[in-house]
Amino acid sequence: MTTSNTTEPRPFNRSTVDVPPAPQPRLVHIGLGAFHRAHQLWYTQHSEDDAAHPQWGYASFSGRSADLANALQSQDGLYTLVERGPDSDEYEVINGIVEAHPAENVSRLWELLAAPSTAVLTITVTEAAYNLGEGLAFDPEQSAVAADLETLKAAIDGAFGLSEAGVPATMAGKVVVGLAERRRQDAGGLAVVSCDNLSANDLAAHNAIQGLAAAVDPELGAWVEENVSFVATSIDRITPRTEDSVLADVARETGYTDQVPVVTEPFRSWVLQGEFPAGRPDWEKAGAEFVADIEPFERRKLWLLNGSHSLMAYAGQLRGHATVAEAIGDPVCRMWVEEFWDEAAQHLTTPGLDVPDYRDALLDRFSNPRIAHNLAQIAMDGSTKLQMRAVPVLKAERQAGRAGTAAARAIAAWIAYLDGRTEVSDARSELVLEANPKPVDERVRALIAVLDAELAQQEDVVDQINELVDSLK
Ligand code: CS2
Repeated sequence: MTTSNTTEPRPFNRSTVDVPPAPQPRLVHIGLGAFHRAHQLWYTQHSEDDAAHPQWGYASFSGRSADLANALQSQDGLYTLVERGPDSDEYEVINGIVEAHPAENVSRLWELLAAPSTAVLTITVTEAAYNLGEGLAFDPEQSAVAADLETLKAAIDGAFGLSEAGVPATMAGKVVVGLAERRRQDAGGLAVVSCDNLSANDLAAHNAIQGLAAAVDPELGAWVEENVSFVATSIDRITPRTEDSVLADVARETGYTDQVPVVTEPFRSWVLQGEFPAGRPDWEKAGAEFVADIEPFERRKLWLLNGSHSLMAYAGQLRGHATVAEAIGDPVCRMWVEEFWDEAAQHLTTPGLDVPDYRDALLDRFSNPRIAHNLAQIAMDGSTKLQMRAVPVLKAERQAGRAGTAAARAIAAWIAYLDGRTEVSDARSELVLEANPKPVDERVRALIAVLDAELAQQEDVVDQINELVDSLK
């Protein structure tokens, strides 16, 4: 008698799954996480001319935790992407990660950045990890930057090598070492593509990396300026943290035990502007758009999608909701979102932006009941996110002689949400916590100042936000 074993999931790696051969690592990524795997890897896989012989592989490095890199390594880089629509799921094995490394493996990062075969470095390290000052300026005073500067100068002065001087801790610090090595090996230019949700993310990456390189060694700074291109992008795909239940979904549907699948929405978009001196995948084949002026696209996404996300993250949680789908299903939150969109839309007038269609699509995306996008996840790093998502809309409205109440409400919701908190998930938590416990009237002003010094000086703005904070409690 034979028994069938078909319900037992099989191990998941290159010897058990039918996938094309692993491509060469010609792309490097810093910030290996769910978004990278749902977005850049999907675009790269779908841009190959010959799917059976892929040309563009990724060597991806964790930003912090080593767990994901180790799990991926044990699966030969393979993972399942689950596209979760409102009614059903699609499962796809992604083949493009050919090396997954924990952040500590800097020597491999430097080797790859110096290799002539490496054409592109993409980055997702979160908005705050660029460690820039006002106006996205390079800021050697920031403690993480100052520490890396010291490490790099000590190494470059030749007094002792990098290992004795310690390893730089910031993304920019690590990249600068790799670029110095690339220059030493005369390996030519490459493109740096920030895929973080920052306005002018090309400038942010440039100022963080080239600024540090120039501060360490002016000649290296000049080489970076000359050889490295910084590409601006607007990236979009809602990718919540993977819930444990997804592992069981994948095992049931595919028959494999993937330890690290990713769930994402069906929608995706990638707009880019800039040069690629060492080549790149044909991402447009997968639907990426290359444009001459990215700014209007960037604003549309940061204000309409991310701005309303942040508004819901704070106002929605105050109203007892846990996910985006719950918040947008609440008529009050929905009204605040629509009011915020009305204000933002006044400043999104470039032809071709199709704001009404974009808004309709957002309502569908936010309402997807099968995507559990936690508001608490979006609420993180509010002090940096609101600077790009709500402050510019409020300022533009005031400039036009209007109150900007809906944008001010997003800021007020953050302040109301922080009330009484002694811990906060924010890369600038020290600043936020210092401003937070002050007496009520000073607290509101102090927190506005964390976002924008100029707004905090305007009495009518402070009064307006104060009233909104009261009304949200
Ligand atoms: C979200 C974004 O967590 C957040 O701050 O607003 O991650 C958002 O889901 C993506 O930008 C969508 O493309």
